[in-house]
Order: sequence, then structure tokens, then C-alpha cells
Amino acid sequence: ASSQFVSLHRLSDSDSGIVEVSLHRPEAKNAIGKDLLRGFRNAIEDVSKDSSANVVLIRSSVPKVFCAGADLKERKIQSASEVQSFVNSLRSTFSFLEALRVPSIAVIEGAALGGGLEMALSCDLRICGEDAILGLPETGLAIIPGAGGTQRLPRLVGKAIAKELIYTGRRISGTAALSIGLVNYCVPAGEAHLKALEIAREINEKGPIAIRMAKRAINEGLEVSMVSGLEVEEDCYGQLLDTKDRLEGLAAFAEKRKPNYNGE
Ligand code: CO8
Repeated sequence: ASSQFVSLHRLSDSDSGIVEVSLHRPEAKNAIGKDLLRGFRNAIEDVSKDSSANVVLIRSSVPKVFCAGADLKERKIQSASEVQSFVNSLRSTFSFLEALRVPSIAVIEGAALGGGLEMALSCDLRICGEDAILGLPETGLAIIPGAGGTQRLPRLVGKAIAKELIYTGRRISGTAALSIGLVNYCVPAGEAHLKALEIAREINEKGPIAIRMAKRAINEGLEVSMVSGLEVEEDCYGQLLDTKDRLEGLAAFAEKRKPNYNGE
């Protein structure tokens, strides 16, 4: 389903396991208003229901911007209850994105600020262009990152660096983001989508259920003790034992050919 501000697109042929969710609200630099948020939520719900999707790219179809964050000009945001309900839907949408069974890759060209960066933080990987601008400027608006930023950023880059970025609200370049581990790759401006596709293709060739289980094991395991985490891993591994794909992987190895996985 595509909406006015968000489109869902599936690639074809050997890339058919790759889907792209694109933000498109050029006049507001993809600022997240209620309509864009609803469209985004619907798009990722569609991805979650699509059993043949293996990896999703979250990107912008507006040049030189990923997402400028929450729509600061939308009417009524001065009332506490309106802000509360908006931020609640932002939170639940980003948690839904993070919990998608398939990996997600944020493709960041230009600004990813506030809620825009929080969206990218809810993805599994982030790829940016060199002239990207990343930051959580909320404290400058006398609020704090409220859609996961205070939790996901420190888990990714460590407490001290996250505190500095959040306390100062500083905007950093793609190159600086790479140096602190906020993004997986920083590539020449304009090439983030290509790099993301390259990685998506690598993922798309692997056993699809294995990728889902790897994501679950890492995400669930990191939130609990090591002992419990190892149990999560064991459970995820166990779910792969009876798959046809596991046998196909072994057969392909023995026959010196590429495996042909069906997600079964
Ligand atoms: N909300 C609404 N409109 C925006 C936003 C935004 N977040 N960002 C940009 N726009 C609009 C501009 O107002 C401008 O509109 P107009 O043409 O009518 O004046 C248009 O987009 C183009 O913007 P610029 O001319 O500024 O474009 P530049 O390319 O020079 O700069 C930037 C792009 C870097 C993205 C710049 O616009 C910018 O810094 N934007 C603000 C970023 C920001 O502070 N975001 C908010 C972070 S806080 C957050 O996301 C969580 C808040 C949760 C609160 C909940 C309240 C609902």
C-alpha cells in the first residue's frame, strides 16, 4: 500500500526479496506529521505481512534529506495531550519497525534529525552519504528525544558519546557518524542507496529463516542476561533444524553450487 507521503516498492527478479519504503514529502523535508506517520506505519505493517520480503530499505525519495524529524509546524502540537498522543504513535511505530522479523537498512542522504534519526536508529543497519547530517536536536526545543533516542543511541554508540550528542543537540556529519559507530558505512554523497542495495543483496541470498532467527537472537538476547541470551540463541537455532533450506544448504555445498532457498 502506498500513501501520499510513503510508498512501498518491491524490487524484481533476483532482488524480489528486497522491498523499499520511501518517504516523500519534499515541501517539508519529509517531516513526520500525522499523515506521513500513518502512511509509514501502514507500509511497515504491509512488509511484516509479506512472507516473501527478506530485507527492507527505509529511504527517502526526496533528494538530500532523509527525514527532518517530527513536523514542528503541524497544528495543535502546543497542547500536551496532542503531543503525547503523537509521540506515543511515533514510539509504537518505531518499536514495530525495530521488531520487524526481517532486517531493515536505513539509507541516509542529507539530514536525519530528531524523530528522523530515531527512525533510522530503529533499523538494523544504517548507511549514509558523506554529507549526511545526523543529530538529536530535541534539547534545543526544551524536550528530550522521546521515540527511543535516549535508549537506542547509547546502546549503539555507548553512554558517554550518546550523552554528549543528546545534551548538546549537536549535528554531526556522516563521516563523524561512522567514526562513532552510529552508521555501518559512510559513502560518497549520493551513493548510500547503492551501498545499501549491495548489502541487501548479500542478505537476500542467505537462508531467509536463518536471517530472521539471527535478528531475533541478537535483538532479544542483548536485552537479557548472557545465560538467557544463550537460551534465546538455542531456541532460534532449534527452529532451523527442521527447515528444507538447511538441507538445501548442505546439498548445495556438496554439489559445489549456489543454494536455492525458498524460506521453508
Ligand atoms: N517540521 C516541519 N517543517 C520542517 C521541518 C520539521 N521538522 N524541517 C524542515 N521543515 C520545512 C521548513 O520549515 C521549510 O519550510 P518553508 O519552505 O515553508 O519555510 C522546508 O521544510 C525546507 O526547510 P529548510 O529551508 O530549512 O531546508 P534546508 O535544506 O536549508 O535544511 C534541515 C533542512 C537541515 C532539515 C532543516 O530544515 C532543519 O534543521 N529542520 C529542523 C530539524 C529539527 O529540528 N527537527 C525536529 C527535531 S525534534 C523531533 O523530531 C522530535 C520532536 C517530538 C516533538 C513532538 C511534537 C509534535
